[in-house]
Amino acid sequence: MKLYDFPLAANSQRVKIFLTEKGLTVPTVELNLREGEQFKEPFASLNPFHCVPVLELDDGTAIAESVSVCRYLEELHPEPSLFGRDPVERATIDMWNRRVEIDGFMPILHAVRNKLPNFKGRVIPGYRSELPQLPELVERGQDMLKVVLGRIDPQLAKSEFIAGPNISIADITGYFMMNMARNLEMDIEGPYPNAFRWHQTLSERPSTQNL
Ligand SMILES: N[C@@H](CCC(=O)N[C@@H](CS)C(=O)NCC(=O)O)C(=O)O
Repeated sequence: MKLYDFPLAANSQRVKIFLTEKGLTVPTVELNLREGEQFKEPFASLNPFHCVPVLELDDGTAIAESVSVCRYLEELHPEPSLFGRDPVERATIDMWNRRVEIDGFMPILHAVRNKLPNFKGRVIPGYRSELPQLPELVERGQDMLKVVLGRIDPQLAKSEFIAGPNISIADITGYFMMNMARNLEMDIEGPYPNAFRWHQTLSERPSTQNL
């Protein structure tokens, strides 16, 4: 198998953290997204969504979603588990991962893409267009993040990690949600002290160093 990635891309880094937490290595092919290599063949046919990461299996199957790549690798190497060991753990981790990703990470990612100058012309991942950056989406993304942080802060007061006592895929997703909030200079520490502590804990793990 072969992992296509770009080391500076958040979704590539999600897989990289997962691999480090599992103690795994996978042969990697680096694509330079800034040079538009995601639009060039043969990668463009491998993933018509023109995004990384992609795990290409030896039979040519392309797994082109970061969480799906992680889930596949977990099936091959169940320990240490980052998706849960039994039906309840698996459902709980999946629930938190979806809440963090859908309610928090996606809105704040679109806020970042609609604000930072380097995303001009690139507001949709893997798609080049003249669609303008919209300040309303920046504001709405930040408002949505505040709602989700208000909801997860009490959970993080009770639990070191979002889905229980051990790190899971939901924390890896959450780490990037919190990084995006930091990119937009949002105040997290005052209103959401437990979420802030969670981000600090994740930032200090060996797997998030040298990304
Ligand atoms: N839902 C996908 C998102 C992948 C994604 O957005 N990748 C970005 C890098 S973080 C990308 O490849 N962007 C290429 C571009 O914008 O041209 C996943 O989780 O893997």
